[in-house]
Amino acid sequence: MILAPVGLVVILAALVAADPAISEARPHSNRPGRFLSLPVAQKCANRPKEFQYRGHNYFFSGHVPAHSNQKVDWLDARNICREYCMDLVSMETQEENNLVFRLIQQNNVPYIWTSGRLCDFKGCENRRDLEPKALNGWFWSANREKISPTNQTPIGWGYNPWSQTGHKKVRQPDNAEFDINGTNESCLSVLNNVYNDGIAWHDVACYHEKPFICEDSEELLNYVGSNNRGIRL
Ligand SMILES: [Ca+2]
Repeated sequence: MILAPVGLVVILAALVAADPAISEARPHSNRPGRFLSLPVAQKCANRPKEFQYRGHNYFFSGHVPAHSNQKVDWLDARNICREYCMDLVSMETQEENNLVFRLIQQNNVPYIWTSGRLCDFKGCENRRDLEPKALNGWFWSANREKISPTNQTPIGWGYNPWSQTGHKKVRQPDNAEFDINGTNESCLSVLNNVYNDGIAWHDVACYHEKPFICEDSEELLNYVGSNNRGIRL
């Protein structure tokens, strides 16, 4: 299911900028006027390609010299990817999720950002299909595809990727940080055994700084391809 019409970067930028979980007064993200970045043609043509799956290229920030020591909040991570005509990784299938989990396991990565996002910002009101939010309100922001209800094993999968535990010792998503400092946990991170729970999905407040995995964005590649004749992407 698609949450919004494809193609209009500007509309998405407005949605993200209006998001209180990103722009509210947290230590590292109290920067006003943050928007989604547009792709940079030269960076798209020369983007890092660590591995390929079903026609999409991917890279882990820790394996790219320009980003190897970088830990950034969720929106900064998206924007770094987007300049390369990529976006944060979206795991729509178990096979793709297994690729991400394996990369994390084999490289001992503590955690990464994905493009998963809770639809709790302006534009998500009056959507009964997204209620209750904790179960039905999650989607992949890279392509606006809905994420399966969080309390169910996704169709075609052999396991539920959300962790069965976390800070409050209850299954994820648990919005645990809200009880601590009033910040919603609106972004989807894969954590590596942080709660002695193996590699699993967690809802995390978006201002946390983490390494990230980028995945090709067909939308951004098409956009740059159609505006730069002869470019090789
Ligand atoms: Ca959580």
